[in-house]
Amino acid sequence: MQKKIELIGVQMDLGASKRGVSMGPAAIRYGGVCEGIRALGYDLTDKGDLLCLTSGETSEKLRNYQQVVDINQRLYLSTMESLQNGALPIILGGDHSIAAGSISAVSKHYKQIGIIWIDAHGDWNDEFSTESGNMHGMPFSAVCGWGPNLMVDFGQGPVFVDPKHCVQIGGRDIDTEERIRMKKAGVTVFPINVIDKLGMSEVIEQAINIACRDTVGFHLSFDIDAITPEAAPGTGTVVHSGLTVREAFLAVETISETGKMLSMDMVEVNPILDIRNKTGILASELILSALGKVVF
Ligand code: Z70
Ligand code: MN
Ligand code: MN
Ligand code: MN
Repeated sequence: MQKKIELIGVQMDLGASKRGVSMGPAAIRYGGVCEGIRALGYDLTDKGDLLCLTSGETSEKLRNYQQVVDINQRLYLSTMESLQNGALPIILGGDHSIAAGSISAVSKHYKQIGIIWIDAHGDWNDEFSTESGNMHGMPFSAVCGWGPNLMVDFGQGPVFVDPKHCVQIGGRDIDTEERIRMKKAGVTVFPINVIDKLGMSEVIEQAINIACRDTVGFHLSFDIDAITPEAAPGTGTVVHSGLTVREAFLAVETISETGKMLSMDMVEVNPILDIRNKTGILASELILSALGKVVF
């Protein structure tokens, strides 16, 4: 039988300071992701997009928290339903706050998972360490049980991911307090300078080993701002001198070869800031390579 994939779009940008990543799912679809997934031979169901509440409570340290929590709760339920259908969920963002809902479901379903988080940022703040109050800077911490707890506790009894099964790749803009918290938690970080030294081939192999040791498999959370802005201009927080496109493809192609990817998010694509959808197309192609598209 064909392997099932279920696609879930999330039209959310309230976890970020700039507007527009809510249109990310459309940009990635225009990039050809659905046609590409079917061409790989999968049985694809596109579940359409989740929309966020038009208003909600906010606070200085947790901006738009009511809308962020609400959409994550619904994404949790949708992702869980896909997993129970035997499908591999692919989540299109949206800002990165939505990884709280998707990963909460994957962790609850499989119990022992690893996480590979490819991003210019750590996303390891909580409501006390944050300098911005933006909740897209918090989901990695939240799914590991390091807070904010409201992002991941929907009354389901959260299963937190053990940071020792977690890897950050491509970090180059990590806040001071955030870095201290990541070190304390024991998440493995391969920042951009270490990738320069070891090469992505070595880094992704080590990352996969960490995420697979004593786990069922891993979730891949891919923030497009990991890639250098010349190649991926369509994102809200560009950080200079990032991953090359080839390093990014090498990472996802190697991930695909493991057969251990349980689920994936592709987030922070902002078509308002993009150039002729090049970032949307790149995001679509990276998803396809993570699902086994080969060059030759
Ligand atoms: C910062 C914060 C962030 C993306 C910015 C930045 C977080 N550490 N993530 N852009 N994608 O606000 O917490
Ligand atoms: Mn991120
Ligand atoms: Mn980022
Ligand atoms: Mn363990």
